[in-house]
Amino acid sequence: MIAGPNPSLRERFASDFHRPIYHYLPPSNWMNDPNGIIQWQGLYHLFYQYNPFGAVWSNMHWGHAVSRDLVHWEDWPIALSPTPGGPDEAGCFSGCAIIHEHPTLVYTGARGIGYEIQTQCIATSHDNFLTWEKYLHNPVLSEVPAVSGQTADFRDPFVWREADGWYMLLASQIKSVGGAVFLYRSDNLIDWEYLHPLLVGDNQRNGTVWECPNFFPLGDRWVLIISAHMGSGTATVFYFVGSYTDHHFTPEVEGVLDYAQLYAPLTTLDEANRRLMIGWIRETRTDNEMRHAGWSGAQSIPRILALDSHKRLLMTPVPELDSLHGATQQIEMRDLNGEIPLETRGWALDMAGEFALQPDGWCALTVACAPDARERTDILYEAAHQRLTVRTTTFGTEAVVLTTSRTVPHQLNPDENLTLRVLWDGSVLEIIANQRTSLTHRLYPTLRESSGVRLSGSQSRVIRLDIREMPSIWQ
Ligand code: DQQ
Repeated sequence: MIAGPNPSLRERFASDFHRPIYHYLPPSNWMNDPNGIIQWQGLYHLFYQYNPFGAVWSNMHWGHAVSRDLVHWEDWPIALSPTPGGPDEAGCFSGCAIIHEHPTLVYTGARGIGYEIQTQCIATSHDNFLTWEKYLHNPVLSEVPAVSGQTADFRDPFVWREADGWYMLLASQIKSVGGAVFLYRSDNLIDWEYLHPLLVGDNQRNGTVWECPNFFPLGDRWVLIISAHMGSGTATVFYFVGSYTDHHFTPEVEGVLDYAQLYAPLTTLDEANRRLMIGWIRETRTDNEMRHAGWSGAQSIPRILALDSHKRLLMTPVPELDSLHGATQQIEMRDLNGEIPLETRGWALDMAGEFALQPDGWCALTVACAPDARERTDILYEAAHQRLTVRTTTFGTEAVVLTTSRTVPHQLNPDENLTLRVLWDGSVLEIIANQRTSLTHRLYPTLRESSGVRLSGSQSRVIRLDIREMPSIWQ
């Protein structure tokens, strides 16, 4: 067994104000996708793509953390490491966890110089998730369906149980057409029968290659979530809501699950029957900056998924997070005409607000604001354009001012107020508008004093805004 990451390493980062304190991340080094999330006998298990040797993507292992409350986490030993000469010798890529006689991980083993040989493997635990034994005859599935027209993208198994057996989705592509997910069936997790593509996308609209699928019932519908390569190196998470009959999926609604830095989300049904989702919050730093920092990547706060009456996906951070709330500043029923400085300061806040806007109104919450406001991040809603913007202004070298900005559509119904949930934690900013528009952002201000919070607007009114201080989950 490889020892878990050394928890005392966390202390080394105490003065790094970019490092989140209430989001999960390992003590040091690189983390990407969440893997194998499952609740078992009360305990939540979160595995994750992990490089134990550095703060950039390489050497994919499965890290492992556990929690009783989805808020506080304990680091457990590494669950999976590449086996030299084995089907996962170049990396243990993403996958899921299920219970089949014993706790079982289903994951992609990668081989080849460009990780171009991707086969599906399993591992089981006989000591309640602590150590993992790889199946002697891995891989259990290696042949890419011919319809794919390629063999290098075939990964990220997502497995679920139906009345007549186990079903699995694998993410891939159909060359020159678009991303695809292939459906399989098995009685024993070892022999898999290929059925058909569950859904094929469109190169132009929703990505060339799909990764990290999820497929599950929600309300009276089924939801497919995929993470997509968008050609130019960007990546977006999409969802499809529809019906599932005779193992065929007919999407009725398609949406964007997150517009920016949240990627490769994974869901699970917990013991309280909640469909929970955690996503990897990617960095926007360069490899050198990450190496210098010594860490990279965070997991989102777990969100509960639901559907609204238009079959749009709703996302709500788990209420367990409220147990962390510290001192609160509350603002109620105030017209916005210009700027209101707020007493609370960063770097870790949970903000929840409701705003009423006139047709030409706007309102903005500003975080990480320097005393002179030259370095800041604005979250802006403009009613006339029905759009949400996040914009960071920061100092580059030689006092050059840099701006990164992203604007996304956010349509309000005529009788609907704007609600904003903003989880600010160091360089992480999770923004969710009306539970359905998710815009996850990263910010790396240069000054520790850039910790102010402001509220501004015009032709708009704060119905209520709660700003709560958040402590570290590691104390
Ligand atoms: N990350 C994993 C792959 C997956 C990708 C490798 C998505 O299994 O497709 O680290 O971020």
